[in-house]
Amino acid sequence: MDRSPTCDLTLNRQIRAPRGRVFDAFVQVEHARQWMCPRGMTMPDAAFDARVGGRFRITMRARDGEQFTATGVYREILRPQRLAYTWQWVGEAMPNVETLITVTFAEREGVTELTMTHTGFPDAAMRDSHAEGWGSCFSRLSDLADARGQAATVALLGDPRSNYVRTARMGLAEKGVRYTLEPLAPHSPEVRSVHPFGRVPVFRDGAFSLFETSAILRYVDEAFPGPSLLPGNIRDRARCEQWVSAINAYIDGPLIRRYVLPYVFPKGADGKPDRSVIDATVQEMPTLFATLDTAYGAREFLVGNALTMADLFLAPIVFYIDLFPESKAALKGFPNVMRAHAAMRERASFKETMPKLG
Ligand SMILES: N[C@@H](CCC(=O)N[C@@H](CS)C(=O)NCC(=O)O)C(=O)O
Repeated sequence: MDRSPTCDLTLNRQIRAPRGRVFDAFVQVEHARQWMCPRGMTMPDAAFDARVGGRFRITMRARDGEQFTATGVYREILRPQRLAYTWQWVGEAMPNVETLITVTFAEREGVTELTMTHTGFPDAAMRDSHAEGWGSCFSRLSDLADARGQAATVALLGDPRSNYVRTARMGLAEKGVRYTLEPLAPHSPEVRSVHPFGRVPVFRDGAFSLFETSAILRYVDEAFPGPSLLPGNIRDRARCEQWVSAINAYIDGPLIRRYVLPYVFPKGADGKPDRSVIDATVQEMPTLFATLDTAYGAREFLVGNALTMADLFLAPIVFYIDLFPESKAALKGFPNVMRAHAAMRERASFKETMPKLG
């Protein structure tokens, strides 16, 4: 991104599609409606008169209902290599400021290199917010034009045996988002380039990246259509956050870090699992499982009567503790946890993220 003091913006994006298709997505209203607003927004109104001197007008709607309208005039239409049009927000954002967008489309071996120059921003903050917005739009444009769909832009990085990677994958599956899994180890350079602590998973959506599973799932939930991973009711939403936080703070540590991992990566004498760590954690299990059993009661979900993020955090943990001797035996005394986990195991998102264990 160009950050020159003139407050202009230049963005580049490679899209694996012929440039004619990418060009048409800019000027044909039925295509533009599907991508010309950032993820999480919809376009309830759009009118395009795509000829030199003709106008366009689009209205974008955010999830909270707030609407934003932009309008402009086509200055140059040279299919499939070049397009220029003015861009002006109607209403509050940048009042009376007409900016100019120029887009060039170059194609090499089936890949379009799109270069957008958006000039005339009154200040750097406006330019930077448009850079983020256009970046998100271009991810949607790629979803539309590239035969791989969302999997061309959305990527999850991390070893699929990690319970946190599986939580994120299950969330993506529940939302119906296609993505590319890059099975990278924690602390690998690609992971470190996003996650300052080197943990997995790490998430990318085009130029936008995130770390921490709960942040990733929140973004995925709001950016993509599909069933919500958070309850609609404010009390249940808070309960869901409460369980996500509790699972991260009090359940993952003992059950995965201090019980499963000492079996999987033995660090005791003679390369055997360290029994002192395992045995100490086994003592904690009845209290932990009783807490979860009470939380479930007669329901199949930790919160309310539908799947939430909280269930996605717990299911991969329970999957592991059901594999090891002491925890498997201890779990038998907690029928609500067993019943809820049996229901989770039936979900497509659970089945299609089953880790391959050695
Ligand atoms: N709070 C992080 C936890 C992620 C995490 O601990 N991932 C493990 C794999 S399950 C990891 O990267 N471990 C490497 C390490 O601890 O150095 C999240 O929610 O994403």
